[in-house]
Amino acid sequence: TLLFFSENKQNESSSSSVYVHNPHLAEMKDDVLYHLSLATGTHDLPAMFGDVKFVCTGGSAWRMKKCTAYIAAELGMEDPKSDYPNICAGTDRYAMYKVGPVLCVSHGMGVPSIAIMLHELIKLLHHARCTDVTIIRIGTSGGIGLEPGTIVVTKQSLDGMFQPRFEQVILGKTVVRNVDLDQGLAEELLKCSKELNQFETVIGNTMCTLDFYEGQARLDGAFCSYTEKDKQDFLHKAKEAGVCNIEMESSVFAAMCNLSGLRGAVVCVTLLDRLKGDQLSCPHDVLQGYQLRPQILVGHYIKQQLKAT
Ligand code: R2B
Ligand code: URA
Repeated sequence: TLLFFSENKQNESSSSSVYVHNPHLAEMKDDVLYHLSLATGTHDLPAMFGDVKFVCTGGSAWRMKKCTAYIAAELGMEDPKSDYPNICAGTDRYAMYKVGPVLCVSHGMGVPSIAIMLHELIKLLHHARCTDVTIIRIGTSGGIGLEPGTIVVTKQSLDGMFQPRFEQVILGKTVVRNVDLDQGLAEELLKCSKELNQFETVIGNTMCTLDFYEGQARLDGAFCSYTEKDKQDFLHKAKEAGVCNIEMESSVFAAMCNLSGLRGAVVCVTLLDRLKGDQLSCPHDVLQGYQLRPQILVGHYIKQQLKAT
């Protein structure tokens, strides 16, 4: 059975809160955000996070620390003495850094990993009484027919059958959730990229898979039961469905933005063209350079937004 949940919350007021939809939370004395190593009973979350307006999230902890330093410099908020302490130092599941109104959090690889982080982050922002928060995933992906190094800003996240949906089994039933992302935000990011004029950026659909190898039609995993032609046919079908890139978190990210009222965008650089290969074999420094691009774009966007207010 498929249930379509219309849980999406539209904000009626001018400043929008971060929504949780869970009556049980109000009855809990303390809330332990276990995987972030934070809790309402031990941390003053409004004092620590009340001013957060932007969240950047990406897979690797190291990249999120680099992103924090980059954004601090962009905003003229760098502290030469500070080493940006990891707020989640009590755990090695995720890493979190803050500079001014910008929070940078790592999410690990894949849907389950980012979903756990987002549950706890959304509760954190709710407990901290944050308003008008924008969250941007800055990540990597495999492109389809794009020059490596191109940035894709996601319009819709499609599943492995090219459907715009995120399915989750809850209490033995499949729940389907909406995966549209904020089109206004996507357009603003595209505009920022044009202003920067440092790399190509496109808006398009992103296919989100549960695996890097067979799930993404690679021929180089430990197991493979299809031919090069099967792979090419599949990737061309994806392209016809508007898929510009493939990654592993956008579906649940989009779904949880919709549920919580967070304004969200997915900004991923393509590390290779999947029509031409599977292995990430180009030089390390070239790949590293590509990975900086999403943070350059998002840094520019945040700077502009803060100037405007
Ligand atoms: C992009 O890169 C990772 C796999 O290499 C995965 O987290 C993703 O979405
Ligand atoms: N991340 C992915 O999920 N796929 C790729 O091909 C590259 C990065």
